[in-house]
Amino acid sequence: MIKYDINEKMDIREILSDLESYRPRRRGWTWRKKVDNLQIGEHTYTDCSEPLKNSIGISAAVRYFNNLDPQPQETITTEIASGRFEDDIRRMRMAAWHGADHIMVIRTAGQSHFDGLIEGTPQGIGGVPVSRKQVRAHRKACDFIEEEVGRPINYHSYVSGVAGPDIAVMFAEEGVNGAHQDPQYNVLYRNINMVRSFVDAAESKSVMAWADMAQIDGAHNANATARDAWKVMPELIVQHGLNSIFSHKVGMKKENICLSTVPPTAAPMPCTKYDLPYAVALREFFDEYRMRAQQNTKYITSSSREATVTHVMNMMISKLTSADIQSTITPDEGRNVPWHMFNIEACDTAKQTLVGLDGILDMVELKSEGFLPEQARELQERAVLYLEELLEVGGYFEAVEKGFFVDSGKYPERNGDGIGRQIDGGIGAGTVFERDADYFAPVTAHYGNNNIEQYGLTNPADAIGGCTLEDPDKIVFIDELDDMDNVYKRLDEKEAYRNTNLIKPEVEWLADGTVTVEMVLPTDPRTAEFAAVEFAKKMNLTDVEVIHAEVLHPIEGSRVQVKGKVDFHIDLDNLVIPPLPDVLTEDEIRAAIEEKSMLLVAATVGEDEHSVGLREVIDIKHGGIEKWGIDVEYLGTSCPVEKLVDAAIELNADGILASTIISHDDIHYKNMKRIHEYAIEKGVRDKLIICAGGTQVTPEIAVENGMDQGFGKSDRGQAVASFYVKRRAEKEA
Ligand code: Z97
Repeated sequence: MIKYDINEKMDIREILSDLESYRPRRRGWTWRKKVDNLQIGEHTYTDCSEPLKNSIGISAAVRYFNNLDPQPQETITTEIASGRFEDDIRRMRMAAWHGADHIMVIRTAGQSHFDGLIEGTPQGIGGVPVSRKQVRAHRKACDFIEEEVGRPINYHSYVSGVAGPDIAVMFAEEGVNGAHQDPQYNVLYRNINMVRSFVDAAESKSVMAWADMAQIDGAHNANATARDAWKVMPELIVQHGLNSIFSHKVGMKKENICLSTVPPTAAPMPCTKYDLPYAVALREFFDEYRMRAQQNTKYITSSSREATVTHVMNMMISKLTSADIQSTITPDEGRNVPWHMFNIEACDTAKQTLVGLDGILDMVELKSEGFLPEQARELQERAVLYLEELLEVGGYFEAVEKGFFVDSGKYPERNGDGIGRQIDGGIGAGTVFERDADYFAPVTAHYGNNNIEQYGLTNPADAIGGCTLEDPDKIVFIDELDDMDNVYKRLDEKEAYRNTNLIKPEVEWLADGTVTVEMVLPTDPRTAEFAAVEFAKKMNLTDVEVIHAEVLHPIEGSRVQVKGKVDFHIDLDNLVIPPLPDVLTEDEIRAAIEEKSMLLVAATVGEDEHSVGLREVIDIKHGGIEKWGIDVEYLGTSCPVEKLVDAAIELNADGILASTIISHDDIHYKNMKRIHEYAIEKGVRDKLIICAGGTQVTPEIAVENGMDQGFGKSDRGQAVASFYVKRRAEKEA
């Protein structure tokens, strides 16, 4: 195990060193451990699991609740798809801190068409080329990450394509914990021969069962592909059924077989009317299996707001129907930014929603009569009829040939536009051979006839003293095959930014220089897109692309998000960071005011009717300065500067607290300057402690304009009270 230091960045070179002798420390999937009536602080959680050792809660937790971070009982997935596995390691660590314990590594485009294993660590497109070295490095990194957060990480990728069984064996050897495996995926979406796909699937599933891996099926792909996603619901049930029972018959435990469920619709449809009965129908049919709930991806756009709402709506269904694994898809694909902080946001969205809905099933019950059960029943009937017809036409292969699947009609309606594949067609057709009666292979978990009786063995691998599954020393570890396209080259290229004081922004890879910029332009969306690109270029961004555009009004305005690259870095050695404000504790403030009272005169100055910000800082209700006994004479809004200073003189106040929200033409700073100058004119500047605050106030600029201190939008009453108490003590010293 590599050294673990919470305060250090992960050292990729250390992870890569001596990979040859790395062995996975466990195999198989791990579920979260639910805690009954988990008590954290004052709260009792009904559906939560063991808290983490190290984690980052949602923003509100960090701000208001001392990082209170309850972990839902559902496994939370994050998808990693940068194309550079060394960068993915850093993302895995961040995601785990935000609550992900299922890390799915997306494979590079086209890997399902490779007819064998990829070796080394080439760079991928839209995902990483999954290889033994890459998997081993990731699993080793996960060992470190799980120590750090204090919860096992389930590492996951895909067993598909013509090299499926080879991948499954490699995954079993390397301690991969979960994988997608569904022969229907190969057939329908990769045009791999169906006979070959099912034979390969039997082999792959046997190996996955040996390694106790969790399996996710591929039914969600029909939902994402179908012309009208809600119409394939009966078919989705059939696809789940076929893969689930097939997997079980091959030897997988039912509790390791996870249905990849998707609420098929999204708003603006009345989606719950479709999605909830569908989820109920599935749960009833497949109650011995597990549910991996993916959010709807068919109707996702590059709007993160919309994706988040869809995700939350979908999680309501997950919660009401007790999903076991919750996926977190982001709009990144639509945005053409393959990894983004949106992955982390989506983990937070999942955690926040699932925890927010804690205990809901103790409070509400799904109806057992009426619309919901009737719709669920109807879907089940359609699925059963579908299956019966499939048998009538001669079975699954014939049904695929006849284009049963991904047809845009809602079964039994058919529109004749399904994905048809030929039984003897597709990639790898004619590559399946029947084994001879005395066929023998000295390997474990090999599906089908393996004539071990002829050698008097119980485990075929005993013939060679164990195969690679029992004896990992037999694994041939191939390091790199390509001198130019490998991790060491990439690490060398980025060395200037790895553990140095130079930093560049990133979206996809370390120091890729990518930033996103958001703008509102007062024109129609198409014009706005082209104009936004020009603005970004004039900001000296290169490789500019629009990643999201939204119409605010057909002609009044459009919102555009672009990405582009900066070609410079910042040297942290030259960065001037002001010291963290040294804020007194509540008790210290209270004690100081009890010892000697304090009076402040406060108002929103200028022609400014905003009152909320200042009231928040004053009022006890929101932790304002009254809380510690400070007296405040509040003069209201639009208060002339002179009136404020005169009142302070008249009341013999200790200080002035001015709020100034409007910032057009720097009026907020101009007002501060006038208060300062007027106080000088009146001869009270030295006596009074004068501060100003507002959402647009930068403390340094406030001080430049004569204030003792400025308070910005993140400053609360405590910081303000603390400042006045300390400044008074300084003045009196
Ligand atoms: C999910 N967002 O979470 P290749 N097998 C199955 C699949 O669904 C997939 C592959 C293999 C999705 C994951 C899409 N799913 C992404 C059943 C891919 C991928 O890349 O074609 O080699 O395999 O389920």
